[in-house]
Amino acid sequence: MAAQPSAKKQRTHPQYELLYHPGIPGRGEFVRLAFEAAGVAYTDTANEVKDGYSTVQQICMNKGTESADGNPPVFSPPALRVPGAGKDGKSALVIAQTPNILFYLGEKLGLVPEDDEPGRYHVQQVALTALDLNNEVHDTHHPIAVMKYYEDQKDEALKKSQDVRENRLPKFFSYFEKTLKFNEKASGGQGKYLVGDKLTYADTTVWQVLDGCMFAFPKEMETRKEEFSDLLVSFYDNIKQESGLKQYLTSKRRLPYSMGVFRHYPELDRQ
Ligand SMILES: N[C@@H](CCC(=O)N[C@@H](CS)C(=O)NCC(=O)O)C(=O)O
Repeated sequence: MAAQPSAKKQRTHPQYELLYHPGIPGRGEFVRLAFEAAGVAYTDTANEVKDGYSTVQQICMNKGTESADGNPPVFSPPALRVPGAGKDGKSALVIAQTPNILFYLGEKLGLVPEDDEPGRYHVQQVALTALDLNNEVHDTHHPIAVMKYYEDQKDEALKKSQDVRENRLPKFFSYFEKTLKFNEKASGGQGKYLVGDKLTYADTTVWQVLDGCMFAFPKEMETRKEEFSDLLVSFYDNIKQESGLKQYLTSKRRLPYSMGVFRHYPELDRQ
C-alpha cells in the first residue's frame, strides 16, 4: 500500500513512485523525506508493492536503451516515476539522480521558496553540497572499490575515515552553519532554516546527512556538537520536529540504517 503521510495534497498530485532498493534508507531517503515533509503521498515501490523490486530493476537496472515508457536509460536507483507526466502528457516520466529528482519535486511539493529563482538555485546548491558529503561518507568504508567488500579495503578505509572526520566534516559543517547565519540575516529565518523562512529540501537533505553521520560516527559527532551547536543541536533538533517529519521518523516507513551509505564500523569512528 502506498505511504500515506497525509491526504491533504492528494487531489492535486499524481501517484508518485519512488524506485529504489528495498530495506535500506540509502539515497532513496532524501526523496522520502521530501514527500513526508510535504505530506504528499507516494509509493515506495520496492518496499510496498508485491514484486516491486523487479519493477525497480526493470526500469533502473536493465540492459536496454530505455528505462520505461519511452524514457531514456537510468544509470542506477533512485529514480522517480510520475504517471501522466511524460512527453505526450499520457505516459509516465522517469527521472533519476537524487538531486535531479529533488529539483523536480521541489516546486511541486512546496519545498522551495515561492517565485524566487535565485532561492531555488540556492536550495539546490545546498542540497548538492550535502550530497557531496554523503558521497564522501560512503567512501570512508569503500575508498578503493565500490563493488568490493569493506573487509578488502580496511586499511584504506581507516585512512579515509580519519581524513573525512578530521578535515572534511568540519569544512562541510562550517559551510552549513555559515548558510544558516546568512539566512538569518537575509530572510529572518531565525537560524531555523537554511534557505528562506520555511522548510525546503535543502533542510531535509542536510538533516539526513547529519543524521547518517550520527549513526556512522557517533563519537565524532558527539565531540563536534559543542563546536557546531547551531547546526548539530539547534538546526538538527528543529528540523526533526517539523510536521510530517516528526510523525514519519517514528513510523515503520523510516527504515533503520544498516549496510547502505551510512554504516557504523566502530574502528572508523573517533577512538
Ligand atoms: N549520483 C547518484 C548515485 C546513485 C547511486 O550511487 N545509487 C546506488 C544506490 S544508493 C546504486 O545503486 N549504485 C549502483 C552503481 O553505482 O553501480 C544519485 O545521487 O542518485
